[in-house]
Amino acid sequence: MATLKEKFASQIPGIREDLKKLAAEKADKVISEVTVAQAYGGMRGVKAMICDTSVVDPDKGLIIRGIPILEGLTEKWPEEIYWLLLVGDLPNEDEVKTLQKDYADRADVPGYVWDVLKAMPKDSHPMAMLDTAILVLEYESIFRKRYTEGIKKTEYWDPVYEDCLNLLAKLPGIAAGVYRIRYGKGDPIPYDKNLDWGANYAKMLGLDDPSGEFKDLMRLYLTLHCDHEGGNVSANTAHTVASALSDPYYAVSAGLNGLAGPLHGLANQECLKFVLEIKDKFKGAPSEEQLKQFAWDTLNAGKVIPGYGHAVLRCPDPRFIAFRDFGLEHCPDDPVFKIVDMIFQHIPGVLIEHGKAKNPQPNVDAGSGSLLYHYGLQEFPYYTVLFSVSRAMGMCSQMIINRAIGTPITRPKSVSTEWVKENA
Ligand code: CMX
Repeated sequence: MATLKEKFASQIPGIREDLKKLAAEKADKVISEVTVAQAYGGMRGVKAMICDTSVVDPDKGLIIRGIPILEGLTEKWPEEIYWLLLVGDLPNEDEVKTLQKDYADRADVPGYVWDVLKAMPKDSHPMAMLDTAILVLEYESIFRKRYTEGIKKTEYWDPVYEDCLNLLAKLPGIAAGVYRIRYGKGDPIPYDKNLDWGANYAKMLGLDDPSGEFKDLMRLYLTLHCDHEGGNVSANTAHTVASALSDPYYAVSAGLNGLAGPLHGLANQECLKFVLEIKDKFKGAPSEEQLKQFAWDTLNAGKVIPGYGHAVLRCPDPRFIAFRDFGLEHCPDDPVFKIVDMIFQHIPGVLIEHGKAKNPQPNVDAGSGSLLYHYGLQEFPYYTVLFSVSRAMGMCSQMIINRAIGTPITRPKSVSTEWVKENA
């Protein structure tokens, strides 16, 4: 039975051959044009990079290696999803076990990481702590050492694979440690070598989980946030940084710094804040009219409705649907979850009437916080850290593939406003 690394290694010659042929046949074909509005507008819709791990269809949402997320993938564990992202098919039971063992063997977090985290200001943002911890761990980079010694370009992917797996194995422990240190919950809890990656994260956070449902939620959470094609802020940033041959620790930390923004991953923290504000203001669930008025007040104050809208999606995000299904099954009467559901029923209509957002529907961040809150994870500035642990899988798999196919340094051409005035 082949390990994930052996399986990926065996695919490389075929992928390289394919790309050589593609370049010979189609190198000059045009796949996108860029308007002035797009150049000023965050390059929205410009097709100018390749990502083979997943695509985001505006009307169907996340599709991982050809499989829409709601077609069976929500029952998979995150390890299985990492396998799928990297090599394009799902592992069998033995293959998953090998990967889980590989994670367990690499999971111990060096003490110097905890020393640095403990030295940070007590009220640091959890995302600043996570990204710092990853940078501190850069000390371990095998890619940097091998590159310094001298390594052939065709072999770059190998130490990048090792760095990625080492980082992914340690990330739940680091992320859980951030939670425990930041919120005074006690010392970090070590990785349990008999448990899977997602259940480990749940256990290392140290919350009571008598029903085991929180562990299931964590597995789902880590599966749902794993990847969202290549152009979103965090993936694109990690990709660009890695294209300079900065090692995976630098690249993932950089990508996650982007995820920390309120228009990207931080929206999940903003979302729960928004829901709790509603709950406090109306002393529980508001009426439909009160909720709509609250949404209008938010929009009229020039603020966004967090968790709604998307740069690519034009439908309710299937990842939101998966979280909603989990909530409907496990905690339909939770007061916070109920407000999330009310928002889903009524706020798209308000956004349509408002007329600005191209997509008035919920994105992944709209509902996840209410479920975490239900199971006792109530420190919402922490939520983007959970997102990060998952999203690192997408960044890492994209990075390994890019080093294997020799993707060059990213360097698009910018033009000046003067140039646009004279030439467009
Ligand atoms: N509430 C209010 N206004 C919104 C809105 C929302 N939820 N979503 C979009 N708009 C506004 C935009 O701010 C923009 O206004 P201006 O013309 O005044 O600049 C206008 O509608 C058009 O925006 P768009 O083309 O529909 O959306 P963008 O591609 O520019 O931005 C996103 C996408 C996600 C940043 C935006 O929808 C937003 O700010 N949503 C709220 C924050 C959020 O939930 N982010 C999480 C996204 C998922 C993730 O990455 O984690």
